Amino acid sequence: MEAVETASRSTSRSLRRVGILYDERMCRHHTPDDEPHPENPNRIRAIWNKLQSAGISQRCEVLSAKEAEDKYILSVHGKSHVDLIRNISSQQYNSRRNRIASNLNSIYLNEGSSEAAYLAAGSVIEVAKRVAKGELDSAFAIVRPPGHHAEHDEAMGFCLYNNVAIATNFLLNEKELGINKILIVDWDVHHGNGTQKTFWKDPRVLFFSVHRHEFGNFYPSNDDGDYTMIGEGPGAGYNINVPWENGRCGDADYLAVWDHILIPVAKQFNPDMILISAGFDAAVGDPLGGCRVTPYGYAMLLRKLMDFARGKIVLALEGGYNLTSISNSALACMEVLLDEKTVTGSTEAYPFESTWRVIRAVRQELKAFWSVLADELPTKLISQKAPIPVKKILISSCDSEAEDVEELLQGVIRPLSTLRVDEDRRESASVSWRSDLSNIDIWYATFGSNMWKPRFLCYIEGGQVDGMQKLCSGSMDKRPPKEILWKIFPHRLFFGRESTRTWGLGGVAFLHPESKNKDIVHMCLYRITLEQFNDVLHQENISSYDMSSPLFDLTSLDCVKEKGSINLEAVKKGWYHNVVYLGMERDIPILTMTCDLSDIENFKSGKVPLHAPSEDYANTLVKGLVEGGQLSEEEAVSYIKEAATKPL
Ligand code: Q9C
Ligand code: ZN
Repeated sequence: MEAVETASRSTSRSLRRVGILYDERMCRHHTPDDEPHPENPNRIRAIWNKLQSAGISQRCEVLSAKEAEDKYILSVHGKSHVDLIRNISSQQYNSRRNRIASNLNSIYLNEGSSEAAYLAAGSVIEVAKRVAKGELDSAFAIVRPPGHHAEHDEAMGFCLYNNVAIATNFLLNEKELGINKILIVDWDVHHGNGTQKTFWKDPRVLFFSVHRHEFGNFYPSNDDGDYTMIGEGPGAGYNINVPWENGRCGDADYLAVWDHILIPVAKQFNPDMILISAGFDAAVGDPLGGCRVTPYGYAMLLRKLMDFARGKIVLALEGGYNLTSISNSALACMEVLLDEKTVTGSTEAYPFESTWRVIRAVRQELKAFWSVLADELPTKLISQKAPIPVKKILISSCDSEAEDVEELLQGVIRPLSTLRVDEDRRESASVSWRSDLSNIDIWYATFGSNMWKPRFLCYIEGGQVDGMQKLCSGSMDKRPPKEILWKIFPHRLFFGRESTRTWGLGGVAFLHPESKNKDIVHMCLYRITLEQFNDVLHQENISSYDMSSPLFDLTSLDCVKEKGSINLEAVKKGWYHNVVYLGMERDIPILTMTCDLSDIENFKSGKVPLHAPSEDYANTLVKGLVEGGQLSEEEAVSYIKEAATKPL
């Protein structure tokens, strides 16, 4: 039985067991006369349809909803509230239903509301139980009505029962599940007031909510969501609020909160399981949220949480009112749970200044409870509000070590035959630098044909795409980039040389190694290891260099960070032997490779010709920019045309 299941999973399903729960019966909760309302049945239909057409549900275990038993609901809500929700859809209430709803804050009710409320709560219990037992690695419950605003005796904010709070108590009370500590992450754009109150004094549940607050002016419009609300008694320190001061927060703001609050605390708390109140109303395009989180952003937020609780994560839908935004965001999250694709996307802006202010306030408020929050954030970090790092560029390697490096490299560039190297020793040396550097990530920033992902992958996996006249051997480590990110830098793109072996006739792309504020260049950043970067450097600069030692190691990395650029003597004949540092992105250095300043002089004097690219080559750049979502085809063509015609 087990063997059969494993076999079928390896063909159609994912290696990871991911549950997905959808049930049309939850669509029966809607406004009494079907008046338009943001929280409507099409929300979960849109998500479900998207996941089906993207082939996601087919790779998951699909579950149907179950009604929650009253005893589980009563662990969160009072008896009078449960009685009301159970009976509200019955005929006896027909005449009173609208009046009752109108006395509640942002609630409508109809004949389908009771059943939907029980199904939503029961569904989150069901998937949580299966993940806790290990029958599933993770799961997404596509439920409505949402839950996180619902309090002990009160339905509010489109929420009837607090689905996530009910499932959390279920997990903690079923002792044999062995779930003793739960992290709840509430990334819905609104504060999860109901969940906060449920676990206010409970140290077994770490409740974390990031939400628009605007000093108490955003729904639910009180002070409950302030960062000073940290829990009480034994629960003190186990309630964390991150209240945005303004709308328009996006990926950079959320990722900064993850990196500097949530992730360190999660590490220290070490939860047995994570439940996410996964509203998608902070998504770009949401009519209520006014924030700008992209599907890539949600994927990153989720990816970072997968390192905890052995990946035991349950997502439960809360808010989210733009059908396209919520579907795309949910899809991105499912791809992370299935763990099959490289996460790709772009974040342009740094966090708002207000974001750093809020992060500092939260850390200050909670540092007595979480030692990982005690350090002051470096000034260098919080001053990252402008999008563009400008670096002074220097030619040549670190002055102090110039001679030594030179001497060292002389040895390795001598033809292999003249060196008497013990074959085994050479092999083991090579193995050891590779394993050292394979633990370090860098962003490789590309500006030419490598912007097109399939072309760049030739350098990793080996291969050849249209227009290339040469085969790439690929890197030793063939794992795809961990992330892909686009950014704009203040550098000049130009095209030079009459022909190349890879592309035939026509110029190829170069980056002026010095930055000038009025130039801009689009760059596609691939997050790869420093080991892979060495193999890319080697392929970009064909030479007899044998790679028994790295072209660019940790010392070179320190050096380039300090000096801005470093010329690699070992591949001096190559056209891309100058490694340029472009700043940091989330603590990871950004590196690119281009020609050096003496080449620039030769291009300027005409000793080496500037030359427009061939159509084939220009097309790879256009494809990269268009498929990367950076420019329209028309814009990409004119961007390249300008770079090819403007004098240096
Ligand atoms: N002026 C969720 O996203 N807005 N609920 C009412 C009154 C209510 C949102 C505005 C927003 C509730 C689950
Ligand atoms: Zn919401």
